[in-house]
Amino acid sequence: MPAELSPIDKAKFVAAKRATDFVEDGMRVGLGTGSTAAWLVRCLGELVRDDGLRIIGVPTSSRTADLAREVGIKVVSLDEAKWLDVTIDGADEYDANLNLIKGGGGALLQEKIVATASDQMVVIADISKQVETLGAFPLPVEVVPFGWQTTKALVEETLVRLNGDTPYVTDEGNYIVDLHLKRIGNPRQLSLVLNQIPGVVENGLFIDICDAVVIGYGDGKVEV
Ligand code: ABF
Repeated sequence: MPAELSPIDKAKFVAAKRATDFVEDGMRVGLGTGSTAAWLVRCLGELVRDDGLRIIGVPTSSRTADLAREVGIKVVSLDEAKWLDVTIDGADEYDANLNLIKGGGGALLQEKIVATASDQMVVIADISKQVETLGAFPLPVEVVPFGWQTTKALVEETLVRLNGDTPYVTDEGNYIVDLHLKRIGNPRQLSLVLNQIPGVVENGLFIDICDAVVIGYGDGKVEV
């Protein structure tokens, strides 16, 4: 373990390290985005370099692609890999049903496409991401730039006021607007409603996609 880690970084690191157990030689691996996923990419890079692990990585953002190449992981596109054995990624919230809010890092579209194209999706998270009910974390919604203010108004009419007039621009050149709901009573229904609004590309609710959560604690404990 790297020396001098804060408790939160230690929690992220131990979760990422433990999740490398899900990766076997020859696998095609979806590589998530965010600070916890960055630990995973570094841990996998070490296994490639020191233990001769052979894997093909499909990154979920340009940031992750850069880091994966830097640590010596062979990177291909999802189209080249076609299907993945496992995807390992962080999350902003997870509940007891393993439903998630993701996309606070701005990469939800690629993250959802890659996770859905995987036999198995494993979330790595520190314990602070565990919630009883999803929704305290603002739900990211990705919209196309064309008419985005109108799309935002439509989402607001359907749901609730959105914050922010200068949206985050994704790798695809789309915009992210955040939905402050506090509590999402029916995540499945909300996800369906959101994705039916013209201009909405995808939302950060991951329903029935995650198979396991590896949880890290500040004292270095880890559980699956
Ligand atoms: C990505 O990174 C996201 O879907 C999520 O928004 C974020 C979690 O970031 P971190 O690991 O830095 O808390 O996985």
